[in-house]
Amino acid sequence: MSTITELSKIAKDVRDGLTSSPRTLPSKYFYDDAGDKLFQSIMAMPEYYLTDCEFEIFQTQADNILNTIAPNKRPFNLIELGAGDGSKTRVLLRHFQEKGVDFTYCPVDISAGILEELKEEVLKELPDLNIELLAGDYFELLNQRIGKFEGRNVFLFLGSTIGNYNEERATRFLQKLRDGMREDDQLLMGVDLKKDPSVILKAYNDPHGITKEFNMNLLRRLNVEIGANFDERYWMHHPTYDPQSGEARSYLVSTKPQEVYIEALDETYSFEAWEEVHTEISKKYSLNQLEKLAQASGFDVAENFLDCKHYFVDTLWR
Ligand code: AVI
Repeated sequence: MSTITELSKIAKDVRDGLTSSPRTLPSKYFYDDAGDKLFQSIMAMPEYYLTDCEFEIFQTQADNILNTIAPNKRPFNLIELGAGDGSKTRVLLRHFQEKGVDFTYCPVDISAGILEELKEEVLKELPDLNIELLAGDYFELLNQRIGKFEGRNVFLFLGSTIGNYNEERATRFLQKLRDGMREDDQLLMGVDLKKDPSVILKAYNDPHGITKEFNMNLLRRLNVEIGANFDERYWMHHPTYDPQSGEARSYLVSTKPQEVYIEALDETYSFEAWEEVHTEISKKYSLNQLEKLAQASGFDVAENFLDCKHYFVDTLWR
């Protein structure tokens, strides 16, 4: 159940999105309990190649990654931003432990509950792991804690979550992260690369309809949490991919003229037939574009770890 503050934040964000032109709804609201489960199912679909690619990189190149982030096995803190269930990271944790590296795993997530579950799962497999949970907003935590961490920090930002920002926001985010990092800290970031557009589109327009459910779940959440009366029967999931911008975009399209009342705002919004509401961007980069993004945000690319199909990169920045 949402608190009053969260409720009014959602309501305010929804009002901002629906009164802007073109209309949007923020993708961060995909992730309630049902949305988290749907995202887990998305990650398990064969069409959503991103997960398998990043697994492959970690499974086949954990040693190269370790030698690059910790030459001579220097101790470090492994700080994972938005850790989720940490399943991919576990491949690295297992390898680093096997190699006898001295490190502390610090998963950061807004949800303390998710972090506790993650800790329990990880410790079942790796009982000797040093783990320190950091519940809260990335940047607030960085500001409060960064000086207090002893030793070097290696930040992980996996799964191409950076792609959920447009380039301008991604640059601002990375600049802010850079500002919070110390000289010899590093960032290992998972990024989905440009590739055959049909492969990308299928990942966001899967034949099982799971991504559709994920997008529609946003409307269900707004119905429950801010008393909206979106009728799912008259909305369709419409994903696109534009190879020029590298943006996969998801829309909800109104299939008829309709009105939606939102109780928390006491406002009614009219939608025309075939009017679109933009819900999500998942940007894909080329390696050259990533190099430019690194420079624009104050980093240098130290190394790129790619899967065998060159679909995905875990890029190490200093
Ligand atoms: C979390 N994020 C990186 C996913 C993506 O690929 O943009 C979210 C997602 N949306 C639809 N499918 C997956």
